[in-house]
Amino acid sequence: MTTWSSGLELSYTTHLLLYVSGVWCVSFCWSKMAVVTEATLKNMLKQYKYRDLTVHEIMNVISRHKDLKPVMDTYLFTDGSTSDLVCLTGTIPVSYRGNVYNIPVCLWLLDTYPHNPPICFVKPTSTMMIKTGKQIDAHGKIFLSYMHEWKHPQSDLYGLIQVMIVVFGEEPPVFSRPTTQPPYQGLQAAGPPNREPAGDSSHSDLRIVLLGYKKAGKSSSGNIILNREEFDLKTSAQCVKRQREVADRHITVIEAPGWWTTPVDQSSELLKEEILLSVSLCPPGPHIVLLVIRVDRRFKEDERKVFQGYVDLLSERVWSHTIVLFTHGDFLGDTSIEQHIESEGEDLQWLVEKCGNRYHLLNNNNRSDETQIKDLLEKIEETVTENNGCHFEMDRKILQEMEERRRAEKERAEERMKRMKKQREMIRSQMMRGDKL
Ligand SMILES: Nc1nc2c(ncn2[C@@H]2O[C@H](COP(=O)(O)OP(=O)(O)OP(=O)(O)O)[C@@H](O)[C@H]2O)c(=O)[nH]1
Ligand SMILES: [Mg+2]
Repeated sequence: MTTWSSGLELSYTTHLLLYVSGVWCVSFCWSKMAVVTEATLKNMLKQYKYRDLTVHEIMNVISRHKDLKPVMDTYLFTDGSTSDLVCLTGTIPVSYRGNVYNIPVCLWLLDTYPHNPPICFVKPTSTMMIKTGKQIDAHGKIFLSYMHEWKHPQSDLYGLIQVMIVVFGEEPPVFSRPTTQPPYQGLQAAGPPNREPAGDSSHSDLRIVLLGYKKAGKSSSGNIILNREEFDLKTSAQCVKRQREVADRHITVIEAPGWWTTPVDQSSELLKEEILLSVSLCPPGPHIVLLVIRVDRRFKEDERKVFQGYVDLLSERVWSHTIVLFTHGDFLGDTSIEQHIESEGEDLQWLVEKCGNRYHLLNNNNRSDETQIKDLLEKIEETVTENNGCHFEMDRKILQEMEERRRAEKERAEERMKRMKKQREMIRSQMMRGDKL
C-alpha cells in the first residue's frame, strides 16, 4: 500500500523507500511545519466529484481542529476493492468527567462526499483499547445516527465531529490499557480515557480495595503492594487510604475496617457504611477488591456466610472485580495453596469460584520475595483486562442514601452537642445565681 500525504505546502519533503507487504513503495514524508492550503487540497482531490464542496468543508474543519490533518491513503472496502481517498486523521478533544482527552480518529471521505457520509474509525494507539458498543465495533468503526441519517447540506463534517465529541464525552470509545505503557507521544495530551476519568494518565492508575476479617493482614498486604510501610498495623474503625507511585504506576490502596465473626445484619451501621465508603474513596471506583483471608484460620460455613454478607453489601457486581488474597503464607509450610483450598472444603472453594478462581498467596513476612508481589500485580492486571479495563462502581443511589444517612446522623449529633452545651450553660448560670443568693 502506498501511503502519501498531500495537499500540504511543504517546507521540505523526504522520499523514503519502504518495504511494505512484500512491495517496495515510495512514501513521501512531509515536514511537521507543513501547512495545508486550499490550492494544494484542490490539487489533491482532483478525482472528487464535488471537490470544491469537499475542500471547503475540510478547510473549515482543520481551521477549527488543529490536530486533524488531511492525508491521502488507500481505503480497502469490505468487498476487497480499494480506492485512494482523503482521510482526516489526528485527534479530537473529548471532555469526559472533567478531563479532556485527545481521541485519535480517522474520517475517510468518499469521492462522492458530501452526498455520502464519511467512514469513520477510532484509531487506538498501543496504549489504548477499543471499547466496543452500539456505536463502535471491534475494528473501531464508528456508527452514529448522525451518519445514518446523513443528508447534505444539513449534515457536514464539522457537525459530525461535534456530534462525536458529545457522544464520546458520554461514553469514550477507547480506554487505557491496564498495563504500564509509555504515554502516547504523538498526541501530547492527557491520553485516552479509561472507562473512568483517568486523572494523570501518563501513569497507569491502579485502585485497590482491601476487604476482610480483622487482623487478616490487610494493612501488611497494603504495605507490600505499595512497597513501603504506608499502613499502620493498628486497627482502624475507618477506611484508610494510601497511594504511591510504584514501578511507574500510580497505585491507590484503600483498607476498609475489618469485621470479626458478627454477621452483617448484626453489625454496626458505621462498619457497613465504611465498607460502602471504601469503594467510593478511590473515585470513580476500584479496579480490584482483594478479599483478604488468613490461611491459618478456618473458613467453613459460618465464616463463608459472614464473609459473603459483607461482600454483598457492595452488590453482586463486585464479584467480577474480586481476587482472594491469602495471607500468612508462611504457615502453609510445604502445602501448596491449591492443596489448602482443596483440603479446607467446599466453603472456601465456593469463595474462590465466586471470585472466578482468582486467588493469590502472600507471605507478608517475607518482604525480600519480590516475585510474590509481581505475580499479584500480574493477576490484578489480568482481571482488569478481563473486565475490559472497567472499574467497579457502586450504585450511586445506595451511596447517596448512605451519605444522606450520614449527614442526618451528623446533624443529629451536632444538635445533641448544642443541647448539651446549652444545658451546661444553664446549669452554670443557675449555680452562679445560687452563689450570689
Ligand atoms: N506470619 C505472618 N504474619 C502476618 C502476615 N500478614 C500479616 N501478619 C501479621 O498479622 C497481624 C495483623 O496484620 P495486619 O496487617 O495489621 O492486619 P489487618 O487486617 O490490617 O488488621 P486490622 O486492620 O487490625 O483489622 C500483624 O501482626 C502482622 O504482622 C503474614 O503473611 N505472615
Ligand atoms: Mg489494618
